[in-house]
Amino acid sequence: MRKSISIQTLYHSVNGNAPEMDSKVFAKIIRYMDKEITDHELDFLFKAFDADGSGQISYPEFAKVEIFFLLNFFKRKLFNFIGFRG
Ligand SMILES: [Ca+2]
Repeated sequence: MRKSISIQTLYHSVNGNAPEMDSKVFAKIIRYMDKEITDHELDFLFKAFDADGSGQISYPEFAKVEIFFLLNFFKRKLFNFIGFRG
């Protein structure tokens, strides 16, 4: 389950000690990958991850969303972003 460990590492690395990820942290990650993304697209993505509509993205929500393939595609860039060398 190397993939899961990597995703977990990513989530906690960008989110620090916060129990859940807010929209500002989420936007920071996505904007790093796609500088052209619009506020509307960011909002759409955030809602896609925030399955329970709480306004925060928990790790289980972050990990299970199928759209995560997008993040996985950019994983190398993300790991560079957080300074992870795996
Ligand atoms: Ca949530």
